Amino acid sequence: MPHLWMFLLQSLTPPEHQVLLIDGNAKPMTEEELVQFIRDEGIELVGIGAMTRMVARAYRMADAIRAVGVPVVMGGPHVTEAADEALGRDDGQRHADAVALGEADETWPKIVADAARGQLKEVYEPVDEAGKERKPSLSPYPSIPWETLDLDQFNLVPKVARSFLERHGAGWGTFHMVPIESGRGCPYGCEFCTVTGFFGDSIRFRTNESVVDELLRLKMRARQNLGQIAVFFIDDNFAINIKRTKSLLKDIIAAGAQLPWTAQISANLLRDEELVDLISASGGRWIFIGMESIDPANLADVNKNFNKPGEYAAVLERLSKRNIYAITSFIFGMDNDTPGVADRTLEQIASWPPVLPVFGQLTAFPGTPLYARLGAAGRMTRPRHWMDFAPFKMAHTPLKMTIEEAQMEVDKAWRTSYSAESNQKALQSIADRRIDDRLMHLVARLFFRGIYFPQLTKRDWTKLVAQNRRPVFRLAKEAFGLYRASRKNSSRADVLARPLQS
Ligand code: B12
Ligand code: SF4
Repeated sequence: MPHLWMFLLQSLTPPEHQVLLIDGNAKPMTEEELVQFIRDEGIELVGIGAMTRMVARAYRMADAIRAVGVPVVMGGPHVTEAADEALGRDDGQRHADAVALGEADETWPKIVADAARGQLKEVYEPVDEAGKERKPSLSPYPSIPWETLDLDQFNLVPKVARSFLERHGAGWGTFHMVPIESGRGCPYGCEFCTVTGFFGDSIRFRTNESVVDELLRLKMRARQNLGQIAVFFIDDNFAINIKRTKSLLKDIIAAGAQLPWTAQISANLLRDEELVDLISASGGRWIFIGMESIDPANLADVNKNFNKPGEYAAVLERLSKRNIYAITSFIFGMDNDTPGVADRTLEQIASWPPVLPVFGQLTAFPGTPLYARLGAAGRMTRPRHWMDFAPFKMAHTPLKMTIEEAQMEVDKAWRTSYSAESNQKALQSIADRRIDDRLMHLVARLFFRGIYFPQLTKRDWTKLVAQNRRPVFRLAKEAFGLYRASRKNSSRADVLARPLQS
């Protein structure tokens, strides 16, 4: 899925400038390729955004671009907390000519204007005339021209399958997952999270009309392109104000603006039956729930004791009854975790309706209360872990297990959750559901596995399909049978209609 910030800043750029977007995940380039692209296109200013985990790579790209004399501006959650690092003020190498701190909706047009005049400043801060921090309002909100944007690099349909699906797949030649925000901010302040510090605990919303309009334009694009579009509401906690969420969902339904959507909602807010009914009626298909741990002591440690492990099963049942499934996210290596945490968590998961679980290890991001606590306690083993990025490896010592043990627990949880056997069990448990729901579930499981197990080549995919051949063939056979039956029915209807037409 592409990142929203680049589409947003593109639409906030003064119209006399042209903006080209490259997503390093969707369209990876080497330093040389990127520099060549910049030269070929005559690009005069490069903006780079990165999360902490990608920032070392972003710095390498920035270094190569600056080396050929093109200025670089960096923004996003990492450089906001580590601006000195990006600017080389911490005795390290300088990577950026300028940094945009915090939300850049209002500073970006100024940055572009300064760059055009050759007067780029080093630091851009969202402050008012009195120098006080100012959070941009989301009302009004810019109109992102999704209907005309080139989204080719983000088509999730694998290249090998595109031409076949264009001919036979009834609108499956393209599939785009589009990020939309309906609001910003979360007041909960979980210890490991950057959101409360970055967006502040002031919650801001777009108007319902502006969100509905964006959905309607996306729906039109999907229809015109004979493709599929799903939406990810990237709000940190989509139902943080339940009354407002219900009113938005009602407006989406009333306008017929439903598209399949995903959003992040904390479990405590999913107790409300009416909310879950509206989620279902407005197109909600997958809800991302930060469960983090099944141990209340861990949750209390990270200031997330509004999560109640005792109610996870009921929440998931409530969703599943309406054909809505959950992506459940877990963190291992928390202070009360001991070896065996994977088995204990997997046992709970096995008792729930099928979910897509994701597992990571507790990671202290700069600027979070967790980073400050672990630093003060002298527990960080790699205080600048992002410069020495090691996926799924902790950068501090957990209290009741070792870093290696935490890594093994994460590995076990991924391996077990996405084994061919688990995939088959998950599909069996929803055998009474419609074929498209089961297909969606299987495809999602095959893709989600890729978060942990690298699966980028055709060979990886062939192996994966071979391992999961039973459910794949069974569902393919069933789908093909239905497809043939529907073709037969429609040609019979054709024959019946002919005498009437003549
Ligand atoms: C949607 C989302 C996801 C989605 C999709 C990611 C995607 N492709 O968009 C999913 C669920 C997949 C995801 C996964 C992860 N995410 Co995430 N995610 C988000 C979320 C909720 C929204 C991002 C967003 O679009 N925000 C709205 C836009 C408008 O805000 P923004 O990106 O910050 O951009 C503004 C400014 O920062 C600035 N800006 C940003 N970039 C740039 C660049 C320039 C040049 C300029 C001038 C300005 C600028 O301008 C923008 C407008 O004001 C954020 C939290 C949040 N609210 O931001 C977390 C967040 C970005 N994710 C986070 C994390 C940790 C992760 C994971 C590592 C979690 C995990 N353990 O697996 C993975 C990593 C996945 C990966 N490898 O990419 C952290 C990052 C913290 C950090 N310091 O890096 C965040 C901040 C949440 C948190 N809990 O702290 N994520
Ligand atoms: S509820 Fe989610 S977004 Fe809000 S502070 Fe906690 S982890 Fe961050």
